[in-house]
Amino acid sequence: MSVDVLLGLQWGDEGKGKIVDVLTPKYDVITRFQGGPNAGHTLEFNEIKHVLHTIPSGIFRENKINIIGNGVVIDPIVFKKEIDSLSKLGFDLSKNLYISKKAHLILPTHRILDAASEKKKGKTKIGSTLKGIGPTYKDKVGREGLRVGDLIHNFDERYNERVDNHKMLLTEFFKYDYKQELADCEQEWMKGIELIKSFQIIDSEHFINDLIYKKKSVLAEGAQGTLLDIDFGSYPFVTSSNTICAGACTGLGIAPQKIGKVYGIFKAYCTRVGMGPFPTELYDKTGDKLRDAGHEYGSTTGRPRRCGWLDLVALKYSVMLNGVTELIMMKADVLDSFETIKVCVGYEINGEVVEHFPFELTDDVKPVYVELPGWETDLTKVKSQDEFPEQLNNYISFIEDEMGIPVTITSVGPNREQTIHMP
Ligand code: 2SA
Ligand code: MG
Repeated sequence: MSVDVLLGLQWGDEGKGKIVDVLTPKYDVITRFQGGPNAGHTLEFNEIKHVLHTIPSGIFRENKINIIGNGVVIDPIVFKKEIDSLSKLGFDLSKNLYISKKAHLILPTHRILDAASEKKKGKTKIGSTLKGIGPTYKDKVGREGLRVGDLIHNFDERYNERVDNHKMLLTEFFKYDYKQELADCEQEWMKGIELIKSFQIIDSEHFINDLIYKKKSVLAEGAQGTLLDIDFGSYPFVTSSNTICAGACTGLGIAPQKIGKVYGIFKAYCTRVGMGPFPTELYDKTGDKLRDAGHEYGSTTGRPRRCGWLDLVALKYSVMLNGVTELIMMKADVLDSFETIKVCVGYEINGEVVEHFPFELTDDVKPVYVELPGWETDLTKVKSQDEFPEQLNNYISFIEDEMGIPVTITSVGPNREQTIHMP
């Protein structure tokens, strides 16, 4: 049995939560392998919207095993909030949620360091989600992190040692007054730690491989998007983990040959939050129209998202890096009222047109567009591909031809029924 991976192919917010929700019934095990509470996967359950930040999206279904893998960073405060709100709805997660001993903890001072670092950078800031992601992964790679498994031995000593280091950094390097902020959250953080301890803390790499051996089907749920990958994204305007398919191997402890299907999720257009290059960004009324029609405001931070046309140069790069086997196109309905739709098929850089994703996306990169006719039809009530307007089929075929792989699902609205499977 293999592990199927679901990934965002753009800058995050592709609608992964919705698709995980559609796919979970097919899987026994749902896992998260990277990122932390910088993710916000919105799921609808009993007509109420839920945003999950740390917990895998399988928890709304009975009898699913949910695993937070070693590649994830966990903020005990956010974790506790999530568990508390799920408990209120009657979900008891004590039996079907497992946490890797090797997952790293976001300390209260990591979050403060994130804020201090962004403040110090000023105009050159990353536009991070301020969840402490960067500083936590920095400590992980710097071999100074604190892991869930450390909660069992000499925890207080290890915690104090690391927090003291951070305090010194905040005071001496960042000249940042952290005292009140830390006082406000440290107690809550400790409560979160106690809660984490009440869950099943496991050697997740053994556990997962054992499940695979027992022929259980596993879905690995990516967070953020390929273009935010620490190695391949638009560095330094990226997140601090490997968001690509290979991240599922290191973030779960599974061998590459165990990877099965790779679902690549993209929006029918593009969005980005935070700073960093975005070649097809629209600064005009068309951009505003996309933002309004698509309700493009961040689920984690509420920030308005930058909007633009679909970028096939970037998408092709993402398909290559991840070995995508099936494409899933989200939010096609957002384009319903456009007479024509542009698609970027190349970048013009200093007078030369390139079709590959360059080392750096500078201001010199100008998108080269192909213009396709819009469908000007309400897609939200469409029930099957038979009802697709011809222009939408053409739009999809154009993408499939460019990418060399099929689009197997098109989403035409937020609800489960608005997910059109394409035979
Ligand atoms: P950080 O906080 O260090 O990871 O921020 C670094 C950059 O990464 C961007 N970033 C994101 N951009 C879009 N969506 C994100 N998360 C989604 C959400 C969830 C998802 O809905 O919140 O799609 O998985 C996300 N997380 C980080 C951030 O804006 C910075 O540019
Ligand atoms: Mg989101």
